[in-house]
Amino acid sequence: MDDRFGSGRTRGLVAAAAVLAAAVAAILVVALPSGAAPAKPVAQKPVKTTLASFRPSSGRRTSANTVEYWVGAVPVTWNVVPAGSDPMLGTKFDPAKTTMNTVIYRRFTANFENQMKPGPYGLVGPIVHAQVGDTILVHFKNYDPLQPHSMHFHGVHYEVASDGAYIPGVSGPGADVKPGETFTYKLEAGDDSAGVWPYHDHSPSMDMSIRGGLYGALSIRPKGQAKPDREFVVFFEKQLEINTVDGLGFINSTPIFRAKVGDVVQWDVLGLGDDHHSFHVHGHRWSTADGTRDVQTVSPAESFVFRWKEDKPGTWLYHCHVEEHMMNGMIGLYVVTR
Ligand SMILES: [Cu+2]
Repeated sequence: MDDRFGSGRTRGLVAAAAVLAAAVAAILVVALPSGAAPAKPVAQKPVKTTLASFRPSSGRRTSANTVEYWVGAVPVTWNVVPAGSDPMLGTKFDPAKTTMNTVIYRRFTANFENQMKPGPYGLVGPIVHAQVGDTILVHFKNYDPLQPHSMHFHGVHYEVASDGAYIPGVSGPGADVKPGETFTYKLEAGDDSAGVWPYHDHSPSMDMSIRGGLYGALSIRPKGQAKPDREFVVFFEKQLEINTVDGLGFINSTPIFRAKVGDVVQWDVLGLGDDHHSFHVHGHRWSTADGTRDVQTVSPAESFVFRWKEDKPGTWLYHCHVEEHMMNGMIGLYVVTR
């Protein structure tokens, strides 16, 4: 029986033994030896966020206009509610029922020498940063010993060989990267690519793997725009029947975003799955082409980005305003200090 990717029908099938193994695996560092596929799933470490956690990272700039990333599809054991409870309603969760074996994108150093420490965005893959005018090379390696995977990018320009979307009898190797194999996607950030965009598996296993968290984001700055002081990634999906932010559900498990007064703060908001969401942050507003907002909707594979200069200290909520989603996990904290 397939107990991977946390589909609804396999919920709760992960035995307590697997959780124990995950706890042991969590003690191990994330570094993987060169070229070796991680045979056993590795559990996520609890993420302790700090102000510095939310500084935007960079790719490796190998020429004036070329940025390179190395990204692997890596098997992990993932607990959707690592804090074990919903503090708003007092509900307690059995880790055996909130843990799944799955595959997620993780960033590696050049030539896949070592797996890098992930950003504070749960199971979301590495944020691919670039600016308009850049060529982006994403070197992908499939460490999943069981199934093919790929990367399909929204928002950027590419030839069909870099589409990453499987079409039976038509598409090439980049759409069906077999266990242990690699493929390089070549992307161009045009003037119309500025913004935030999702990427995700589009191989023959995409139906299960996207539900399991095999997705990430591109963050592309317009030419001449400075990086923000803080960048937050909110990715709405559903895992193990829990409405998640970055693959995590409920306050104290979802990311605690942090900023200080005076920071230029950027929010990257994305959705995948089957539902429509309405993103809301308390105590703040932002500008869009339609005027000022404090709620904005995001449908599957849609995304938006906005910035503000922070001026409101306090502990604030961010959440999906679909009530059922919010009460089923899609909520977290935003902490602003002086
Ligand atoms: Cu929602």
